[in-house]
Amino acid sequence: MQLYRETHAERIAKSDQNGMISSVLSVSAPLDVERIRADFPILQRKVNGRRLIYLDNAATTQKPRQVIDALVDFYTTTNANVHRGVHTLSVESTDAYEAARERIGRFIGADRPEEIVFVRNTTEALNLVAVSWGRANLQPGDEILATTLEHHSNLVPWQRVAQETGARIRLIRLTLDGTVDLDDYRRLLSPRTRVVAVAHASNVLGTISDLGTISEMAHKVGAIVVADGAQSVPNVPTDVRTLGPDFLAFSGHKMLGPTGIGGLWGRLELLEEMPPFLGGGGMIREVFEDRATWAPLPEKFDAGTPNIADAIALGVAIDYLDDLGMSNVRAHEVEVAGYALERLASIPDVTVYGPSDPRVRTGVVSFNLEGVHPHDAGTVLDEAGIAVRAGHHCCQPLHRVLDVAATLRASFYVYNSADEVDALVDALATARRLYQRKTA
Ligand code: C6P
Repeated sequence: MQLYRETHAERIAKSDQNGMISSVLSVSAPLDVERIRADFPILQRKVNGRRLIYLDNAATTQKPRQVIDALVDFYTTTNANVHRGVHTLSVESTDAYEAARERIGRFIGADRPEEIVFVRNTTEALNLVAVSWGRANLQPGDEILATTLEHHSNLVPWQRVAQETGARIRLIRLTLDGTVDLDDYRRLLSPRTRVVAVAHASNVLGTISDLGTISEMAHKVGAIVVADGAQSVPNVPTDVRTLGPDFLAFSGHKMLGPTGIGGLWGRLELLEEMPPFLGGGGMIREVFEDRATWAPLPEKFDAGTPNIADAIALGVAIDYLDDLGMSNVRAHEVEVAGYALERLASIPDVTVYGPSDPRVRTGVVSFNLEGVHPHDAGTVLDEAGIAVRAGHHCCQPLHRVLDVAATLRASFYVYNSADEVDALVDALATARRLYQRKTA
């Protein structure tokens, strides 16, 4: 049996045995998709003469009118720098920016707004921790454990800091269904372990890591847990206090917000003892000729003029998600991804990666169509107006274990529907016919 794969026959046998897939389909619709779609202007456009079917949400989501309006409104009525002026616009801008920080903190269960650092994206958040915490705390002989499914963003920064400090990286294996192998993790954990880098949800397999157990085990040996929430915060109700990591990184653009804004949540005591990531205006208390002291949190990590408008618009995106209800967002994703898993299983030459139970994964479904390169299949889908991603999805170590150079990935969000899954399956059938005829 090959790792993390299920063939058509295995999948059918499994669904016959436990009826799981059909029970997923009987879940009543948790979201009013038609009403939601009306909020997203881009979903009205055509691509290659066909209605756009946007299934690349793990790369970035589309933006509702409310978020677009918030950006226009900020620049039309309020625009000014924050924390620097006494004039009315600056005060209003500062208030809106800090309200967004508070809003984002509440969304993920932070105790205090100072625990939220604004960054550009998940990548910057993870680099901040690796550079700022890593350089100050790692030394030769220390070990950094990362899982085999990590996105390069939670691996490469650690490789760089390991090279600088003499620490060593070790990869935790995955189980056959593509989750973090807790036995292998237990075997690797030791008093030498200082950092555990783990994606809360995989952007390829969709699997959700048991962050609570992983954090508890790490803390027993005195290690910190750096969780990558890029694919979980947008989809799964998140409470950092119950999940227990020490840091959680996420990107606004994957949760209906603008590009260029994201968040790092960190435990207050860790953020307080860490040196700043960047130096410059806004992050200092006092500056002398040869040295400086730092402003308190959160300003210590807010060097330079921040991305004010996008932070405020991210707060609006979070209001939108909260209005939908994160448990409804999650239920919708289980329903649509469950239907996609079932429909893909009906195509004989499709191999789907990751578990077949949609309840243990997010709305990310990666697969391959035998004899058709993912980029070719992606092009045929594009001709039908369907946007998916093809490639290694910035997870080369995982693709090496899957033993494929690339996969096709459909990823679903709040505005996707079952008929879009049907259109995907029809277009894949076209790709299969076209390319199998070519190779015959
Ligand atoms: N994954 C995808 O198509 P940024 O680019 O910094 O906003 O997010 C990085 C990142 C980190 N971790 C995970 C699990 C991710 O999925 C991503 C972004 C996109 O899968 C772009 S490569």
